[in-house]
Amino acid sequence: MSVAPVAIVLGSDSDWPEIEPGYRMLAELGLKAEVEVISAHRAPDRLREYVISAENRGIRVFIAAAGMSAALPGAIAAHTIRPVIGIPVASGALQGIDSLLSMVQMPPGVPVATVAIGSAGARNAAVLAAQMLALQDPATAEGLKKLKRKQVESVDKSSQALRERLSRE
Ligand code: RP5
Repeated sequence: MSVAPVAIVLGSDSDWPEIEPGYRMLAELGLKAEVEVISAHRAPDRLREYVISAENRGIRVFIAAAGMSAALPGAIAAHTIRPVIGIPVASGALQGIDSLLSMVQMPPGVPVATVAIGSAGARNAAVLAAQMLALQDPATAEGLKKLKRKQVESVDKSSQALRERLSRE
């Protein structure tokens, strides 16, 4: 794939610290992503232009992260037939509950695949995007299998470490 297959769109650059682990996870899975900051409320026309041009350039999955009244993933989904994954960000007084509900409560016909609030959600958004791309991309499927093996190894290691700690008591 020559162009990055994934676009990560942030409502604000202040969202980046929570979203960066997802960007790193995509890289671990061998996937490039372009990153843009475009607020659905503060720059609505810019967002529409970006989504149309990104789809034309070959972006296959959009990941959108925003906090507070988070219209961003829904507004992207309104302009594209590509899948959109929404990450609620824990900003503002309600710490992401508001953005979670904004993203998950989309009207029928315009879905946003909404993941958990914050960095755990960002990592899962990356894995979910990879799973979508892996349907047609064997290299990405291989990256996902490797991740599964790594997770099993990590669980085995923690289990062994806990057993050893307990056996020393
Ligand atoms: C949302 O408002 C952004 O996604 C961010 O989570 C929140 C605050 O934005 P800033 O005021 O930090 O730019 O639109």
